[in-house]
Amino acid sequence: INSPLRKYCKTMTCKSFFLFFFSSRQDVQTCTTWKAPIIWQGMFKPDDYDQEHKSQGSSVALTVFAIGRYLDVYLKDFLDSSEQHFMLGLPVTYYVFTDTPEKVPNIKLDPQRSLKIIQVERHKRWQDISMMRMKSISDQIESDIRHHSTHVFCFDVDQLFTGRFGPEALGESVALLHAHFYRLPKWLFTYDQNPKSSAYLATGDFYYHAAVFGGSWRNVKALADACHKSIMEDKQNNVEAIWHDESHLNKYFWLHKPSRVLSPEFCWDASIGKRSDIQVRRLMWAPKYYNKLRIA
Ligand code: 2GW
Ligand code: MN
Repeated sequence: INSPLRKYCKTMTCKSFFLFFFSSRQDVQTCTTWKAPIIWQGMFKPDDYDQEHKSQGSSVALTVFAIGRYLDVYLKDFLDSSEQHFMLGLPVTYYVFTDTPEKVPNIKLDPQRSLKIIQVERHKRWQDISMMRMKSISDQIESDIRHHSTHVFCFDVDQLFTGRFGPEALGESVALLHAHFYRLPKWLFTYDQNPKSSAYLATGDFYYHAAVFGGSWRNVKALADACHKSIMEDKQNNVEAIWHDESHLNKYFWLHKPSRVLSPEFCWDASIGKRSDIQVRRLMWAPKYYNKLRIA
């Protein structure tokens, strides 16, 4: 691609217009109907994003929860792999939320990278452990993150980085296509079907995965506040959304369209098997060990 054309496209209000017509991926959807890019391998030059975000002074807060046995089983491998692949070259601060701060492993971090531990209570029900993350994320953005990082990324801990997960993933508001749903028709999406829940959604754009979401600190704060509010409304009304925080997240992204969408290359489940459109695996689901971890 020659450089005058690139310059021209940069000045357009919608960069994704360029991506839609000139991306090298013809096998997948690379743009949403509201003109947000869907990021696939081959669509971008990694170096361009590294340079752009370095010169903009981007910095990233990564939030992850490791409560109860999830700390012993997943946290060390998650952090070690993140040191190999997540936003290399940018300042990164990990925010590890746990009920047992003394058990957080001592990870050797690269310069420019640091780790903060936030003690949180251990909710009795796992559904609450998962849902109440929204409140903790919001509080931490307000008290700390917004003073130190431009962007926030929130992750499940039961995953492993296996490839570059760089600033091409950064945006104002970022959602991830769920690996199990990206090729399925909408009627199979597992949105909440109960009109009594505030997560109720009759239809949507995509089925997004709550294991990865992000954006500017302002937008992630707004998302976490909105999801927490609707989770609490449901509790008042004695209902719970079918997929907990994930249902509320899908409702939120239906009402507030993400500015950037990550392909399932950014969070792949090996049990799906080989798919020709998945050209790189940047983050992988870790094994579930249901019998050991979900006794409660
Ligand atoms: C969760 C379920 C059952 C038993 C324990 C836990 C649990 C979760 C826990 O004991 N300790 C803990 O720290 N967690 C945190 O919550 C941890 O960060 C974990 O990655 C996250 C979500 O739980 P997880 O990964 O077991 O749920 P998934 O992989 O089935 O997640 C999807 O659906 C969830 C809602 O049901 C969330 O929306 C999640 O973001 C989705 O990926
Ligand atoms: Mn998970």
